[in-house]
Parts: sequence; C-alpha cells; structure tokens
Amino acid sequence: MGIVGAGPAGLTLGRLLERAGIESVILESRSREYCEHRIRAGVIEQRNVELLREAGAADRLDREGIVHGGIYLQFDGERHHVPLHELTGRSIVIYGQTEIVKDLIAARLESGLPLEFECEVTEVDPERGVIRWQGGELECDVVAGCDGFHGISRASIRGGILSTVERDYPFGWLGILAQVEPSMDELVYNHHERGFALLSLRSPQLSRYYLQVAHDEDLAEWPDERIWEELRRRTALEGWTLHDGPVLEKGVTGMRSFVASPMQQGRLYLAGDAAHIVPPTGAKGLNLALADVRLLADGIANGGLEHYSRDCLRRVWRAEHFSWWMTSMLHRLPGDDPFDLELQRSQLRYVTTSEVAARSLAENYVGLDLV
Ligand code: RFL
Ligand code: PHB
Repeated sequence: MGIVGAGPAGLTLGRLLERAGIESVILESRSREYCEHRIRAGVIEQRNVELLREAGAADRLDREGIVHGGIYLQFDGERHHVPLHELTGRSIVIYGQTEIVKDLIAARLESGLPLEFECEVTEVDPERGVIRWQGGELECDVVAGCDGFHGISRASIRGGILSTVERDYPFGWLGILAQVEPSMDELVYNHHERGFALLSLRSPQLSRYYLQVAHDEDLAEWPDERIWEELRRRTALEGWTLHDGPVLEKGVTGMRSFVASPMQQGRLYLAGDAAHIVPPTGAKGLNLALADVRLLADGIANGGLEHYSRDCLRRVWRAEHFSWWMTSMLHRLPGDDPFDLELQRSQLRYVTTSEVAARSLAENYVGLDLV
C-alpha cells in the first residue's frame, strides 16, 4: 500500500492500516519540520476525535483538546448562542491540525514504519499502482492520493474521466495566531458591515482570529495594530473587551469550493484536499479528509472499495453546501447592496430564533451522519 502525502489524511490512513495489520509506505515532499509547523484547521468533529482514538493517536488530544458544546453567531451588535450539544447530542473539540500532525508523525516513527520526508512523488500510474519519485519506484496494490490540492495524484487520473466543479470567492481570510488568552468561551462567527470576522483559539493561552480581506490582500498593509483595531470594530459588543497580545503568525488564505469526481481510478484512490476543497467557514476541510480515510481504510481492510467514491462524494457535497451557505450568510460580497445585507441578517435571525433552523445548522456543524 502506497500513501502519497503526510498531511492529516495520509498519516491517519497509515495509522488505521497499521492497526488492521496492513503494510504501507508514506512519501512526503516536504520536510518533517515544515509539516509540523503549518497552521491550518482547529475544529474537530466528535466522530473524528473517535477515529483518531481508534488510530491510537489521541492521547494528547484527549488531554489538551478543548471541548465546546456551542458556537456564537454575532450580528447587529448582538451575540447569539447556538447550543450544538443541546441540539444534536454532539460537541466539537478544539485542537490544532498542527498538533494532530505532530502526534501522528511521532506515532508512525515510534512504530518504525516507513515515512519518507523530502521525497516528492512525480508520477502515479493508476492502473498498475506504480508510484515514482526521483531515484525510486514502488508497485502497490492500492495507492492513496493524500497529497492535497496541489499534489500529483489527482492530475494522474487519465482518459478524460475526471470532472471538476469549482467556485472561487472574491475574498480571503487574514489569520493571526496571538499569544493571549481567548477573550470568549466559544467560537464567535461575526457578520459585520465592514466584513466577516471569526474568533477562535488553539489553547487557553493562544487565540486564533480571522478577518475577511481581499483574496490578494498585501500583508504588509496590515501591521499588528491595524489588525487588532479592525478585529475590535467588527466584533464590538457592549460590556465585552477583545484583549490583544503578541502576534506569533499571520497569513492570508484564499477561499475556494472544489470537487473532483470520481475519486478513484484503477488502484488509485484520492482522499482529502486532493479531491475536494471547501471554504473554511464551516470548519469542514480537515473533517472531510478524516472521513475519507475512514472509508478508505475500512474498504481496504474489509472490502467495499467499489463504493468508495460514491460514498465519499455524498458526504463531500453535504459539506460543500454547508460551507458555501455559511460563507454566503456571513461575508460581505463585492457589489452587494442593502437587499443582500437584509437577506443575510434575516437568515441569521432565523437560525438564532427558530429551533428547527438552529438544529439544521448544528447538525451540519457537528457533522452528524446524514448521508
Ligand atoms: P494536506 O494537509 O494538504 O496534506 C497533503 C500533503 O501532501 C504533500 N504533497 C506531496 N507529497 C509527496 N509527493 C507530492 N507530489 C506531494 N504533493 C503534496 C504535502 O506537502 C502535504 O504534506 O491535505 P489533507 O491531508 O487532505 O488534509 C486536508 C487539510 O489540511 C485541509 O482540508 C484543511 O487544513 C483546510 N484548511 C482549513 N480547514 C479548516 O477546517 N479550517 C481552517 O481554518 C483551515 N485553514 C486550510 C486552512 C487549508 C490551507 N491550505 C491548504 C492552503 C489554511 C490553509 C492555509
Ligand atoms: C480555526 O480555529 O482555525 C477555525 C475555526 C473555525 C473555522 C475555521 C477555522 O470555521
């Protein structure tokens, strides 16, 4: 079994296969240092916490992960609670993707199983199951393409059978990691005339905050003081203060929806960002990647791989819709007018006052098995 890419998808798959007694080789183009310091997602669905436990990689997650039973939606100067746990019986866990990757790499290396860093795969032959890199090749029963959006695996699907659909959003997120205690007890998604803002966290000492900006925003235009000022304006609430602190990291992320299908050809199976991308507003990217490899590992170990692509794509499209919907409800859209803004406000009022509407948001957010 060959796994291309040591992101959360590839590393978790390797771990699940190890547990099922199936050998695998993981090939990763970047260095270990690079993989362990990429800051990305932070919200994990309860079901995926359980998957990481099954993979034997959740000891630190269980100790340090922060369980949240709700989120806030803020608009028109008011903050409304969406009680996820009360509505669905499930919670989410806050634990950085960076930490998951560190834990998975440590577990893999402790088992002494092959994980090659700085080994860029240059070619995959789906029918023969051959992976090639500079100076080597490997023939596998199954190849898992877990190499992210810019990887080689999706591009290796041949014969014009691959179809892709996508949507680009004309804005991005400027994200910071700040050394300061989070100013809120749960995530706050803010709708504001100046643009969207999200208050998240990584730990009791680390806050992760985001601002909607242009997709090609120049970071040089955003000294720390301007970021804090803009965050304060967009999240202002009477009787509440946003505390600032040293900014440890900052970056701009573009927003895109993208789905490739089928997610399989011959011996090659795509998983995670290699096959699909969602805008981060629904916190689904990492969760979809883990859901894919759960099915893939199960199919490899117990049979049933013939339905892999169909079964993944059903869940993927639910998350695509949810992520697009959250994004459209919360962001300023270029060229929008008072009519668009009133529609967004009305939708926000609806999901924060109707229990049926709130439950719909909640079950998508916590990732109930709907499909
Ligand atoms: P990854 O994590 O991109 O891992 C793919 C791995 O494959 C390697 N690779 C190759 N290896 C060998 N040969 C090649 N030819 C290769 N080409 C690539 C890469 O170096 C990498 O190590 O994909 P995976 O495992 O599918 O995991 C998916 C998640 O990482 C992703 O969905 C989320 O992080 C998306 N995402 C976010 N999701 C959220 O839910 N919340 C967020 O706040 C959030 N922020 C983000 C994000 C994605 C970002 N990217 C991809 C630009 C922020 C960023 C910056
Ligand atoms: C994060 O903490 O990075 C995060 C949380 C929720 C999102 C997106 C990103 O929807």
